Amino acid sequence: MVGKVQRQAVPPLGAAADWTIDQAYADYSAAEHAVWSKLFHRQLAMLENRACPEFFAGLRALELRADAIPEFSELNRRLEALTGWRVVAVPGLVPDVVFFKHLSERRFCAGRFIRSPEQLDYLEAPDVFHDVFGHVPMLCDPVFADYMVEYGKGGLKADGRGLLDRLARLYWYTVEFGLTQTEEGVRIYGAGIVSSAAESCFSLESPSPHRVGFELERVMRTPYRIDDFQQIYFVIPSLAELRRITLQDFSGLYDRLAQCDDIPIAKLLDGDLVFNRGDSSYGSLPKA
Ligand code: HBI
Ligand code: FE
Repeated sequence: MVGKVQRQAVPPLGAAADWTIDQAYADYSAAEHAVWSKLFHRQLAMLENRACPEFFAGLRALELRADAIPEFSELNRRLEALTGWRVVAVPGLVPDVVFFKHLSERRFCAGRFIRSPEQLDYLEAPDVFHDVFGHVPMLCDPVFADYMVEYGKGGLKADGRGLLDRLARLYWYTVEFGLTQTEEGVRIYGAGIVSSAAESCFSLESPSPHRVGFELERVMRTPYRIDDFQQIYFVIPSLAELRRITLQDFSGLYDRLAQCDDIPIAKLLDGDLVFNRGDSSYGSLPKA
């Protein structure tokens, strides 16, 4: 495909060829640990009866501390024993292919830095709280852990074929902003939601956004927004179903998608399994 210029990104100074850096744990300040602690307590209170059982099981298994940013080497001892995954520190966003390669080899890239106390709710790049508190508990679940590996492999295959935007939507609407059915009702598993106080409430309880059943092709045709709460959330029946649905070769799917237009973000389709027909009553986040 011609058109989009592929920037030849190189790792920043001090990072390894695979973009990883040392966590330099001793360099975190007391103020930085305090930010972790504040966010941790706030989210734990928020997530009761909202996050899925697998998330809580992961949190318990990792024995994440409330009072300090986790040390990756210690975290990895528990995580590796559970699912073979490891957390590696990176300076910030890394190129897609680098990210996919790590995923395909069971390494999750986590930001080393933590947001400032003045900006507890605003993030330009994923920080250690979003990445570790949000993502790593789910990586303790064997089914989800496998899904993430397959996603990484799929990303490597899709690279260079102009398909990454479609695949990124799958990541966005599952790994970051996914909801799942449970025996207790609809619950959160997406890291972008579990690490956000406001969205953990909004995603489940606001009448504004659509909540519809997950359908792979439909998800890949739906754009997303990065600057505000989502206007649509997709609900999977279970993690096992998500893995089953995505464990197919995507070639046929990509061929079909090439013939299809995007679906406007706020539009419901006739075939949608509707959990909530959004009323769009929510305006937008107040500008910072
Ligand atoms: N880099 N550090 C970091 N974290 C991400 O979540 C991330 C990334 N680079 C690319 C990327 N995500 C995308 O490929 C996915 O959102 C699909
Ligand atoms: Fe994330």
